[in-house]
Amino acid sequence: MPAIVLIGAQWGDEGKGKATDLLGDRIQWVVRYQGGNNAGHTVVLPDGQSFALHLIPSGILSPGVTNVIGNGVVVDPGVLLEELAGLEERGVDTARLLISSDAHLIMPYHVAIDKVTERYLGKSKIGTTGRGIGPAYQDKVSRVGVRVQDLLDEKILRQKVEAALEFKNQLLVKVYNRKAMDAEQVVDGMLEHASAFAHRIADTRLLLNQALDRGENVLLEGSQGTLLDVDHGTYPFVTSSNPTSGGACAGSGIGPTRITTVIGILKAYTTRVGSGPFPSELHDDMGELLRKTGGEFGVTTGRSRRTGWFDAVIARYAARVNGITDYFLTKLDVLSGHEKVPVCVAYEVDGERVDEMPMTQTDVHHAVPVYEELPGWFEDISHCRTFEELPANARAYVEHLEQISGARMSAIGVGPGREQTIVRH
Ligand code: 2SA
Ligand code: GDP
Ligand code: MG
Repeated sequence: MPAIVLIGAQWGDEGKGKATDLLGDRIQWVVRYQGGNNAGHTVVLPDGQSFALHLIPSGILSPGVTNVIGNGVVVDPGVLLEELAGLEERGVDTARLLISSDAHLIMPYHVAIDKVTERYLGKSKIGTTGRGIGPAYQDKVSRVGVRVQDLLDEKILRQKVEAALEFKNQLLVKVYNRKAMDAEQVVDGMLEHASAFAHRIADTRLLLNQALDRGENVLLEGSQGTLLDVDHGTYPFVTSSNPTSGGACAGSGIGPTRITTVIGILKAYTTRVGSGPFPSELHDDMGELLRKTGGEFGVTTGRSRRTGWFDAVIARYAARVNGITDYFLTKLDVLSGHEKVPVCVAYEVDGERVDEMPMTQTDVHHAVPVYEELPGWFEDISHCRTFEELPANARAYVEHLEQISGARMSAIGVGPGREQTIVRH
């Protein structure tokens, strides 16, 4: 298994951190290829210790794995150092972390602009994490971004920050009525941080390709999810990068012909954090129950996640857009305790049934779920380790989902722990 991509099939928080950790003993490299510290990936080790990772790949908890922050990621240097310190304090060896020289930096003005833009949008806000992600990617695409390699050339760094602030300060002061930022201060802050991680800056695309040439296994770990993809998601209520499997190549410098497997992480129900359409959302006590039982709160911001039933239209869409070869169905244990479990199999849009993701966002906003009710189960399944041990109705639920989701269900999560997993294929 040379290069494997692991992506979120819904709106993120499907359990990608746990899945990456689970594969830790079979891979040598874990790469983050998009996003930044908007991500929150939870890993629970066999001894019960729980880690929340934001910017650093989940492979950092697997000894022997080299972790890469790829060129497609946006890096906030202060957050990077804080996260490293937090891990080191808890005894995690962080020596094996490399950062692409081509990754872009999240500057203090990006964070300020993210927050203030959301405030000004009011009711139409995206519900961002406020980490400066969108403004940093905006600068990257506008070709005025500051890259990790610029930290190695003080003169260039100063030029870039001064040029950027000439414009950003106009925006902050004249449009948003905020204080101007001082270029000198911004540069000094960046250089101070840089001195602590300069030794980690590397030509990661070369190293990754050389590792693949040697037959080593590389896992490309997506953050957020398919429907938050700036191209394939529920635009404009998306993040500013490509979490889908296509983004893995651009964000790491690995060619598509080296990818053999695409694992889609799919929650047994659906959640979303932030604004935007969500056809199978539950606004009642059942939604609250799923939130409570599933512990559905943002790992980065602590926000309540919106909850709803499983949506097979989304699963089929994700299978198609990502070329998913295997699904890992997570959090099946959260669904124990219901007489019936509804599954959204199609939508009704303005009185017409549609089986696939509508072409326009207007139709996605108008989509009303068409449900099929499956018989539920009451047993606690968190101790099950084989498919056969699951109650018959839980097995039937998985098998039904498999038929309507576009890919085989190769693994099933029955709890947050590494070992609380049923491997089928
Ligand atoms: P941003 O900050 O520009 O990326 O926000 C744009 C949208 O992307 C959503 N987004 C996320 N959705 C789910 N999980 C994410 N990570 C954290 C977690 C979220 C948290 O693991 O729980 O703690 O709130 C994540 N990151 C970005 C975001 O909600 C916007 O809808
Ligand atoms: P990620 O962003 O996709 O890595 O997911 P998050 O860490 O944001 O959210 C997933 C949550 O579900 C975390 O608290 C995990 O510990 C937890 N989790 C993962 N898999 C399972 C599972 O199969 N069952 C249960 N009950 N929890 C799980
Ligand atoms: Mg998360």
